[in-house]
Amino acid sequence: MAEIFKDIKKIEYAGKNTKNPLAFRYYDADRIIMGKKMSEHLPFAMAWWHNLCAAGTDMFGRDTADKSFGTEKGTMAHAKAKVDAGFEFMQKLGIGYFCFHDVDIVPEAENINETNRRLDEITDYMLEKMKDTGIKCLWGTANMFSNPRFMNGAGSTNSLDVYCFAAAQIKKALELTVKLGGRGYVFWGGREGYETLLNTDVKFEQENIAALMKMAVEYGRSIGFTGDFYIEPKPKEPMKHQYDFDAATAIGFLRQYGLDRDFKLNIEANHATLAGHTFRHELRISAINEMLGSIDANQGDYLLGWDTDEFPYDVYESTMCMYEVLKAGGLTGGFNFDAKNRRPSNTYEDMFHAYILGMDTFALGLIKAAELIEDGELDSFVEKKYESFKGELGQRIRTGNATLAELADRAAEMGSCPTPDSGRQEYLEGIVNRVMFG
Ligand code: XUL
Ligand code: CO
Repeated sequence: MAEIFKDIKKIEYAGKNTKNPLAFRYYDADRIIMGKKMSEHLPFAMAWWHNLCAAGTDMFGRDTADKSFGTEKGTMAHAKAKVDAGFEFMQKLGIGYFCFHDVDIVPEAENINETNRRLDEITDYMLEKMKDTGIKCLWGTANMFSNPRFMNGAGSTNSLDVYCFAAAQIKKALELTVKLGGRGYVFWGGREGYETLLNTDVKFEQENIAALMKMAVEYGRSIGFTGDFYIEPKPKEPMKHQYDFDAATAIGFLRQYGLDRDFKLNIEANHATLAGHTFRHELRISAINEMLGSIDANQGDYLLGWDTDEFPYDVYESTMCMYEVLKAGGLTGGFNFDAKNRRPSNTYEDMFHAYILGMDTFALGLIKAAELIEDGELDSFVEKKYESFKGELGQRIRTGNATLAELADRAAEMGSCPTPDSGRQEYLEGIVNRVMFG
């Protein structure tokens, strides 16, 4: 098999002062941070769809990059060339995992039985490569948003026939995820939402989505899938209203339908900001509900109101992300770069620059987050902030053993309420800058 990225050698760690653009400045896989190797803190994954499929087409223009990998697109030869390119790419970067949708890995046929046959063939080939390289599958999923049959939704469709096709795709994608030893299985509700209430029965649709997820859990467990199912929240795009708006909404949905034992969340940075939250907020809400599973590592653009899926370069954000992840004790999933090169960055070399940038941004974020935790000032401030609840009455409130009347009596005794202590936000922001920039 011919080498595809011929001009690019294995990317090595060369230290922060290197001017070599094809080397890591911060990602040093074996470096120990808080008792664990960087590579264990940061199980990075390549997103099949952006890296091997997307070639720059947008609403206004066609492909700018050549991702044919020397074959004809839309053929099984092309599907295999993508496997070759993907594994060479991951090996050269030292990336341990990949994520895929069913239709990323083969061209979808008119007939689902033929698509499934192609999926069997390609995953046999992927398995060989996985054995040779030690690269693993982070998660699999079914694309239930691109095909026109899903225009009214997949789990939320009005059509029983379409619902069966969604079920068939999930069944197959679960089988493939198990075959490839995937750690997780993702539901991103791309078309699960609505444009107008004039034609939508929201309750009916949400119940049907939950029923489909329940069947997926039952089937997955029956074929030996022991990993986590994930919902990946996103508030809008492609739909105006998407049901999995944000972490809190998805958690409520999972609890309402009894799916919370099998599901966690896959939090994507750009989806968080589209929902009007920080990335960090979504991670914290997931973590405190014990549902922080995996991360789609990318970043949005604060000036644009859509999902730009940029490679992350904002170290402040990656530091805050890693702070949450370290505090939560790590992820059961990993860090999937659900990110694409900008349209004019259209060479093979740009694909490597993008991943080096993303991996270094998270490595530096990890280093700085660990320094923030070791520094301890933020933690001790927060600890002290709630100290008034440490006394006898506070403890009774915390354990559900106080009454409204006795609290009101205490307020009446005091008469007027003392002003609480300062929140000291600017002081704390200064601490973050001190730790980050020294
Ligand atoms: C879309 C998105 C998806 C999911 C998987 O915004 O993030 O690629 O990650 O379906
Ligand atoms: Co995503």
